[in-house]
Amino acid sequence: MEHTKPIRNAKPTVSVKPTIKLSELNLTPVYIALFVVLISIVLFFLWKKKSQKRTDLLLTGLCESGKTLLFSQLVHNTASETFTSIAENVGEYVAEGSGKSLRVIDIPGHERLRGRFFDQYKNTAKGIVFLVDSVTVQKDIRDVADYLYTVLADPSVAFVPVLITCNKQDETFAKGSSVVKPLLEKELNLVRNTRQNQLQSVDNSTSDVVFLGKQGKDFEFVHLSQSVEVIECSGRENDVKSLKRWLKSLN
Ligand SMILES: Nc1nc2c(ncn2[C@@H]2O[C@H](COP(=O)(O)OP(=O)(O)OP(=O)(O)O)[C@@H](O)[C@H]2O)c(=O)[nH]1
Ligand SMILES: [Mg+2]
Repeated sequence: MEHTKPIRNAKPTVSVKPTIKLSELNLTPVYIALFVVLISIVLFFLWKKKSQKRTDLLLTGLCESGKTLLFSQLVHNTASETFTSIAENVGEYVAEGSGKSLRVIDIPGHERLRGRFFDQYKNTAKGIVFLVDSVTVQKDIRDVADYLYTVLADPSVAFVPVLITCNKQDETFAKGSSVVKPLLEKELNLVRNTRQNQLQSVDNSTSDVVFLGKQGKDFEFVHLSQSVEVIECSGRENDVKSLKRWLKSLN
């Protein structure tokens, strides 16, 4: 019977791992990844810095809607006599309780002035109060909706909360928010159609048009990128509870 003898002198096999010199490595993907991470960090900090600068509350709307009187109530706690504004008013609103403050900008309502002042402050806007005269809103609905559309369609404020404030509720014939809201939505639908048609007839392309809401659906505030609320108030009577509640949610 044959026995297999153990091989005593057999040398252990050494596996030699292939070594790669550092200089032979292709590090380009690593450099690209590092570059992308670095750029993302820089962009993140730039974006944060920019968004932190949003400290203003803009009061806007048509002439005579009550912006300056409301400004006076928020900033000075008094209902002073007002005149048509030709320049902006700037003041500070300090929230009761929290002590947090907002810079308030009262933008003149005159149609030749409001665009310029709105452009000046839109990039620092943290919130927009769009005032509506609840007594004359039905008569002026086209002008109100036209300006509101311009504000809502501005890309600089696409994510800035908007509070539509049905002012002058102390007046007997003032329309409530439950009437004003559907009235505005209906009219904004018409404004949207008109603007689309105007642009189509000009150059046959609608690429630059900001389409507010959902394609194929009637205009509704809930379809917008920014939050839109509709409330009632009276600047004259300093009945601004809902407004102050909304301001608290901004801070
Ligand atoms: N009844 C009533 N009148 C108000 C109220 N708020 C403002 N008014 C009056 O409406 C008129 C216009 O008010 P303003 O505050 O000057 O209006 P505005 O929006 O600043 O107008 P512009 O500066 O022209 O854009 C004034 O006669 C105010 O007294 C309110 O809550 N109730
Ligand atoms: Mg004014």
